[in-house]
Amino acid sequence: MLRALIFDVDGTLADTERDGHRVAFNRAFADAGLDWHWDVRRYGELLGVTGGRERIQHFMESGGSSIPAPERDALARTLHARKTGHYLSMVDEGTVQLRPGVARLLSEAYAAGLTLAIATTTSRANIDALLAHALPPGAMDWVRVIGAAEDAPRKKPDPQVYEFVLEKLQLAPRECLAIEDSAAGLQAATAAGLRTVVTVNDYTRDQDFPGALTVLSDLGEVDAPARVLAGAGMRDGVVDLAQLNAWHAWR
Ligand code: XBP
Ligand code: MG
Repeated sequence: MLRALIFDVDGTLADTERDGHRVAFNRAFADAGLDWHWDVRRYGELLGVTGGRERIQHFMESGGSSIPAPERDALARTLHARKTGHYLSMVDEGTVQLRPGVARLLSEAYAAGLTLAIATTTSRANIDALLAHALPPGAMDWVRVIGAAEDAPRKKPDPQVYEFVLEKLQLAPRECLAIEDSAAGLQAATAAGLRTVVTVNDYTRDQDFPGALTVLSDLGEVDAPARVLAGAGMRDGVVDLAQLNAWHAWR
């Protein structure tokens, strides 16, 4: 029986990367007087490294700057903290909106008594801000368990954050579905034993999603149905609880 939905955040709940995190990174670089700039394409490549601090560190290590090795760790931490500040301001200003179908599905699942959880690589403050600003008042309480960067130092594709969430939920993977947007996220969820629905975005649509239950354009709305890109088909282009239960029972 399907008891819980576990949502990824970046790219899944909201399209946060290109116009959110990327811009916040660039603002932090400018604040520090660095001439680094991550354009849309470059940032897409850098997304191969999950975790913002790890991404900055990787950028320095892969020749993106002339910062001496002993200074890189401290600089990555400082820049990342600054970047989080910028990102939070952007969420406050309403720059980041939920993807199609997300609020609808969260609300339907909560009303039907399903447990809702989050498993993400991003920092906890970012999730709290997103939920507070993008969901109706009080809806933050719908989410029973949140696993974030602070809870799982080994970032996706490592399954650690999903294992943390499953442990907190006291549920077996078979009783849950994960909703993800990326190959790394799918790998993490699969390695934790979860079956996964993938909704792609501009940064992830060309990735491979082996083992996903289904790969969709998005969760769909009645007036803007989702498209199935691979895997199990769907009835009417709207991912609702009936559709999730059908997929869950499917194999
Ligand atoms: C996506 C990530 C994060 C964000 C930036 O996580 O890899 O690193 O790009 O957020 P997910 P931070 O898809 O698992 O939500 O700077 O806070 O890491
Ligand atoms: Mg993601």
